Amino acid sequence: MHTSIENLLNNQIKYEAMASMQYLAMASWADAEGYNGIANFFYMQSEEEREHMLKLVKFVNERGGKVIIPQLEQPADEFSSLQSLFNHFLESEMFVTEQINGIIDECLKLKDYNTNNFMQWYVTEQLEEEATARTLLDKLNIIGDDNSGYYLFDRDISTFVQPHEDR
Ligand code: OFO
Repeated sequence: MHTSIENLLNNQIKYEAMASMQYLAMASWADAEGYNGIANFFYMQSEEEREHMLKLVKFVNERGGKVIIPQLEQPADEFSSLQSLFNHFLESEMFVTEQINGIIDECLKLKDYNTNNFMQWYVTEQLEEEATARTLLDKLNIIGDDNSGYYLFDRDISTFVQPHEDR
């Protein structure tokens, strides 16, 4: 495996781990605020990000690269509103998408078609996750600052999200 691809994949392991911890902190915040539906949503997202990280760890090992399990910064754990919480979610996903696109660019430059092929799963995944984050933010923007709207959003959040088939 080319060193620059190995480095980028190790960075990606870190970003997936960061997303997993960030969503865990968001789940815990929502739990403490009494939003159980939102808490469950982020507990599940956190698990998914951990799986994305693991998939990369296994891939780098299979390809004979050296995996570096990263040290992480403490995630944000205070949010001023549900809008701010979900805005954070969208920004985090957009950041990850950008990094994945960077890996694809490098794969194509170095003709590493195997890693490119592997990373296509992440491209699709990001598309879905960004769409989910945008849908949820749109709904919150419609609700504005109506508490009964938040109650319904929390109750119904699982029905707003498309189930994933390939996990
Ligand atoms: Fe790892 O799927 Fe989004 O971030």
